[in-house]
Amino acid sequence: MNETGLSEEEIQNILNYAKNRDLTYERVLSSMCTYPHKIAVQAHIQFMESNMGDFGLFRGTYDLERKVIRALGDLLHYQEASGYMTTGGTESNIQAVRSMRNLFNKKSDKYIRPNLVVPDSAHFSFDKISDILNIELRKASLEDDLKVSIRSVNSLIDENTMGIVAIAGSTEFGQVDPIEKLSIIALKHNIFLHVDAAFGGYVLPFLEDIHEFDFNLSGVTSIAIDPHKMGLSTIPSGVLLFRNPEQLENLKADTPYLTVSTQYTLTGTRSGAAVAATYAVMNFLGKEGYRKIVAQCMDKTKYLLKKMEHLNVEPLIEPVMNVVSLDVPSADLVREKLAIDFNWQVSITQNPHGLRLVIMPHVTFEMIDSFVDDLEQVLLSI
Ligand code: 0PR
Repeated sequence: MNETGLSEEEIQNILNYAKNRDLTYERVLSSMCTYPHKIAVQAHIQFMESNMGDFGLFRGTYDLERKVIRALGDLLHYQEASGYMTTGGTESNIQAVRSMRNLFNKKSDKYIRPNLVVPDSAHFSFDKISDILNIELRKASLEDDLKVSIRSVNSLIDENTMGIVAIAGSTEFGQVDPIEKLSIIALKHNIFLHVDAAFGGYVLPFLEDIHEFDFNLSGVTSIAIDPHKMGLSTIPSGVLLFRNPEQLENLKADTPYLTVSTQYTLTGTRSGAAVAATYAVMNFLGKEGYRKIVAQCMDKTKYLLKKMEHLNVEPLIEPVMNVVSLDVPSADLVREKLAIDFNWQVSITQNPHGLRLVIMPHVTFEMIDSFVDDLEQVLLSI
């Protein structure tokens, strides 16, 4: 740190330089985040200093958080769901599994290392969770359509299984697991079923096709849903919802010197700005607004696929949502060439190997046209 401070102008110049080196979303087809909605940005700025870690000081923001939890509970078919705003899918997943583990351990006097059955397609946050919480991760194989295999899940469950994870919108393919069937399995074994809808939670309820994935299914015990992805809120905005208040209750920590005596959250200090932003954008758009945004993303997804037909490029699976995986030869090389020669950011899928695009709200028809032209050139050159 410098002994004396720089001038405002000097700081601004440094910031401008850094900002110019950041990519803008105009060339990004790989991200599950997008420009936050204007009303979310305004609310974020207005509530910048609000700390939900000591929410007794910020009663108004806390009320907004309760309203967000209730509205998302309602959207996911259980208005009474308990929960809180996290920093995103990773924290929501950690806390959901931590709650399972604590309740599982309470059942027995002696220590048993529990296991959790997750689809092979689960986000890498579950590998972190296995490490942090010392639980065994059992990865269930996938069917050809990249949904988890029910047979594989069944074969992995034993007396030390505390729960199952289902994905509603997988990171790589946007696929939705057969959650109705997983719900029945969870009920049969009396184990938890956590649904990772970090991405799909703001997509599936607004699609024309109906997908059962939420608290409507009686075996579903918790859900992760991220406003900072398709919810158009600011980063860091995640939400974790529990069906049973006991699941939240056993995450309780005493906080004797704060304005409130207990905390259920993983982090201490927590962004009230993200709470206000999420409240603002949800109430501004309403279900109608999100339905429109999702419909536009799906129209663009279909448009992209149609254009791919002309290039003889097929999707690896028929997209369920606005995540597209493409069967191209030498996907790594194609990705690299798209970045170096044309400044496009795309990602790849591992298994099966392919190119991955996420058609977020910032992706326009013009972007798709220009991307497809560039992809054609790359494919011809390899
Ligand atoms: N669950 C699912 C299904 C996810 O797709 C993700 C993140 C998470 C959990 C974790 O969420 P947080 O990152 O909010 O903790 N999925 C994207 C990914 O890892 C996140 C992302 C977003 C990556 C923007 C890149 C990017 O530019 O691919």
